Amino acid sequence: MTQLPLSADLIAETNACHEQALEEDYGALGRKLARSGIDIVAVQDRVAAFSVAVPSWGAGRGGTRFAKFPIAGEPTNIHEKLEDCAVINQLCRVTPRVSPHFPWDKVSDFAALREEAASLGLGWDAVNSNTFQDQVGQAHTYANGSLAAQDAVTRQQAVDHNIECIEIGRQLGSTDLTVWVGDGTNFPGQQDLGRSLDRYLDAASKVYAALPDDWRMLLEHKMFEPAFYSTVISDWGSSILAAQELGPKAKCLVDLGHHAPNVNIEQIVARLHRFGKLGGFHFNDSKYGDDDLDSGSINPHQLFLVFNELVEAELNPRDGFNPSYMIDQSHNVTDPIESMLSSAEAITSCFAKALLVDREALHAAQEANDTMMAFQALRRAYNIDVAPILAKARAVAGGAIDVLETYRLSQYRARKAQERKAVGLGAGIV
Ligand code: PSV
Ligand code: MN
Repeated sequence: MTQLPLSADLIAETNACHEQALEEDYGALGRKLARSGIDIVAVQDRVAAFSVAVPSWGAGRGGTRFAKFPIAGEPTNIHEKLEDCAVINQLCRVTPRVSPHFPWDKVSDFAALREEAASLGLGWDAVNSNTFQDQVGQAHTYANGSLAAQDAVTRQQAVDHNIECIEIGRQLGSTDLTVWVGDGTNFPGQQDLGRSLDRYLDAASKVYAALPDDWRMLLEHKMFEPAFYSTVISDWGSSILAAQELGPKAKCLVDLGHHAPNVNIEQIVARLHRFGKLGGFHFNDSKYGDDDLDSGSINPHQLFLVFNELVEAELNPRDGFNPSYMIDQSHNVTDPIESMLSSAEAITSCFAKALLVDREALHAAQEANDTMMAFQALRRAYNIDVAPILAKARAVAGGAIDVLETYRLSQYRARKAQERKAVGLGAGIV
């Protein structure tokens, strides 16, 4: 039986205060869209079917390499993280899956964990392996790399860990393994740039060989950090080459923060789709580097342009279109639940705006080399406030019209501060 953490009465009562205003705004937007031949209900249906996964590690306060400032009531284990993820989904209704990270989320009984999630209305998204950190008692250090390490025994240990993640994922009901390695160098000459990629490909192919038929291996590239001179899978070029070499079940995962500043990420998305290698996203935002800021908080227009490419890709699926969507952020100064509620809204909003683009007008303007009208086709959609569509979709699904207000009224974090033990100080992402 599903047991959601927040009171349904509280959500209904809070919604009641907003219903009339929402009806008015929704009605006005519906009439505006109808003038352009768009049926608001059809858009609402697409929004209602949209979902984005949340990362288990995002439920806790993140940190920088300098410090971490925990908050009272923060989750201390996967069970408490699931409870927080259930709160997010109960309010926003677009985050029904959790992406776990191992060994951070390791338990002794994964069948029971799967049931526990189901009882909170949650399923499981991609499993993430972790070979960028050493664990207590680990036989071989990852200090000099994991899948691309010089030492064969270290590479094998990283392969075994990834295969173990696949096995855990099978028990949870996942079908994707996301592999991000911190492997790389800090000094010119530290490693041979060609041979380190060879070692990565050899080890990754052993992980690939262990994938069940219906699974995908999502390769996540990252330009820098923790290695600051070179990383083995540094960019979408290395990623797609590796995915092509590994085989059809290997796809590329685009974490929005993992590129050089000002890189045209929407074009990368279009390219990966063109070659059947677009596997998924880690949504976040950045200003300077891999800042892991909240989605849409710095550059919502870029997020819209990414979704514009995704809507185009869906209309033109070539040999398939099934990217996995996930949030991957570090919430250093906010309540993580509030950040993920706000981010889920920003992401869904960009999806909805991309649906509103008049594709016929856009394509006609492109054909006619009418630059200004092509741009305006995008700009008109970007300028539409789609909040009433999102709020209506949430309310119909039993979620909150005003997610943050309802969350604050629930006093959830204050209650958890009474129940949960304190998280220690320290530094690092988790
Ligand atoms: C690396 O920066 C990354 O984006 C990868 O997805 C990791 O799994 C995640 O962050 C967690 O630190
Ligand atoms: Mn990521």
